[in-house]
Amino acid sequence: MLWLRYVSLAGLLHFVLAYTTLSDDALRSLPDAGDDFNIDHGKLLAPILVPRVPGTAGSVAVLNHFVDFFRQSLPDWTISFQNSSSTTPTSKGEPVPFVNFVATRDPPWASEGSVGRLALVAHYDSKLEPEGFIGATDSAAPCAMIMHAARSIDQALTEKWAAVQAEGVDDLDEHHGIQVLLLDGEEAFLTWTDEDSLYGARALAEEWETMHNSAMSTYRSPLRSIDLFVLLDLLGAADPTVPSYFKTTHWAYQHLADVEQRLRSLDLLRTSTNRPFLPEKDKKDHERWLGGFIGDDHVPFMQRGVEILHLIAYPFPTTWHTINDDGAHLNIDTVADWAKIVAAFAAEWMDLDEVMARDTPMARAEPLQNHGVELGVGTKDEL
Ligand code: 1BN
Ligand code: ZN
Repeated sequence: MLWLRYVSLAGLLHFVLAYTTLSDDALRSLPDAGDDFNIDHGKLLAPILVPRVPGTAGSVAVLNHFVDFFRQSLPDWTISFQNSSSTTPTSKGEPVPFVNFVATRDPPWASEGSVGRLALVAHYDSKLEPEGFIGATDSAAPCAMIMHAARSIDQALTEKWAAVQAEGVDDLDEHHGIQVLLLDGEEAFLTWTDEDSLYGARALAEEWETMHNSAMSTYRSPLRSIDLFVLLDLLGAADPTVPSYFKTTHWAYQHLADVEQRLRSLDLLRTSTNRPFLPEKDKKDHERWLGGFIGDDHVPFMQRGVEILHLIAYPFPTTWHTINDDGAHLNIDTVADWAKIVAAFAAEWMDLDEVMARDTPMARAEPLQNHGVELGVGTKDEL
């Protein structure tokens, strides 16, 4: 179904972008992560479940894991790093390095500043204390969810953009890029303050605000190119609730909640629950909106006018900032379901329905061949 999305620009300009929901067939085509979220040997998650305090060997190993994954599995994404350094309350006057990982995929014809992007964001650093802290929900699992979501839509992006190029590119405004931001230094080293937290996010937002695209570009800077900043945090524990935090992006929350509901009704999620992960689809203006109360990596971007969809469980997981926030306390089915919900949302955002519906097992199926056995007339679901 085609929706019209109204985007408010500084409260002055209103323009309309198409938003196409995924058909049932497209939802069915989304891959399950299989064993990739296994906490001991899962290809995506296991390498992140280590202490990864900024400036330590663990942090470098996890960064290399991201690089290896994108180079091997998603070679059409452009990888870059944004480096900064800062002293911290525990660094005894020595600078600590912070490295943000950025992977971007724009339409092949797009020049810098000509497309807006969906940003999928999580932090990959872990807290200095308690010693040995893993931060499985905070935010190893969210990083792995985003990796899976990117992988889930990659082929469809290739097919869609090839088809668009074959037909001749029409209106550039109709097309979007996508970006994965895995940020460093979210956690405080001592106590959460404006100075002791969000080291990576603050450095990135500041740099991207001042880095200007060419004069004629539609989007003035990499910061302005972010149409929506979707921040995943504290996800992966069983039975989560994520409220809608911001009125200005409630429409996006509603699409995400819709996707969850539809995946559940098609029996495409692993968890079954009476209460959805995203229960506030029908939230009213006069209800309590918590946006602004939870400090997190979105803040330096929000302060610069970027629209935020904050996907942070509230209440926080009971293991929050304790040594028990480890692999064993994750609910892997919940991790897999979040990954699929985010993948579906990203697929809708990137307008991938047509190519994905074409790629379902049903649509791909060769005509049935009779190998000497009588074939009955199967229903679609039996094939
Ligand atoms: C989220 C995960 N945060 C830290 N790890 C941000 C936060 C800090 C939220 C303090 C509430 C209080
Ligand atoms: Zn934390």
